[in-house]
Amino acid sequence: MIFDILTLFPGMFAAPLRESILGKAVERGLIQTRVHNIRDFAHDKHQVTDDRPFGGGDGMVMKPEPIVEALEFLGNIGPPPRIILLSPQGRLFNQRIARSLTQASRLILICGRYEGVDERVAEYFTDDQISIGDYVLTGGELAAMILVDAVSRLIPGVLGNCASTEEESFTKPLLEYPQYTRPQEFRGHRVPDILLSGHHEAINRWRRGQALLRTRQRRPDLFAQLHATPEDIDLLREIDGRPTEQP
Ligand code: 9D3
Repeated sequence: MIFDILTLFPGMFAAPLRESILGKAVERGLIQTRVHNIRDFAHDKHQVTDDRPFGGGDGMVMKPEPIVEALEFLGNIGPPPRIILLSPQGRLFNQRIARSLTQASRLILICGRYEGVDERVAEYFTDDQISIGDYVLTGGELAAMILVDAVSRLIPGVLGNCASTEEESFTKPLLEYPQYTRPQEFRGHRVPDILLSGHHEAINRWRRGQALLRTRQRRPDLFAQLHATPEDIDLLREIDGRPTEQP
């Protein structure tokens, strides 16, 4: 997978792409990332990339020419890339979208700054607009990194161990059970006895119960999609005594 990233702040991408799993994936050639400075495609001496909005209003808007000329520079060699604008107006990113993006061999990610990019870029020069959530960022760069991270880990070989990609927690809408490691007691807080019991069936049942409980408590939206089985309902009643309303 090739990621071409268009940004006014290329330096923001260095560390995330150098460290840890993504760094390894780059090193091993499983992903290739190329970061391009939109400013390099500005025409004038001062390399201006923004301008005032037609119709008035606060802030500046990114000019279309440098972005579109950067896209043209990237060229049409090889299979057609998917061109994505990171935008607060985009569709909300999730695991299903991450999975679908792995089908492309090349993604071009456009990161906006200021109040956004000229709407003609969004409308006529991109295939997709993606938001990573309902909160306000200072630009599209961190959103692009999140997309690169989420998509890259789904590429075969990027994670050492295949079981963890198959057992994706968001394929089934259930939060994960709590995990513990040594020591058995830490600052007065003990690991739940059941996990030290060696009874694997009882441990699995406890974990299922904990996963259900925290999903119901923390993510009622996921719990509603879950189609809890009668055994799940029993398990929850056993843990907290509270009956679960069934839709
Ligand atoms: C004053 C109007 N602002 C809306 C509250 C406009 C605005 C424009 C551009 C606010 C933030 C940004 C920069 N954000 C992104 O480019 C962005 C983003 C985000 O802010 N949240 C979630 N996902 C994304 S993807 C790109």
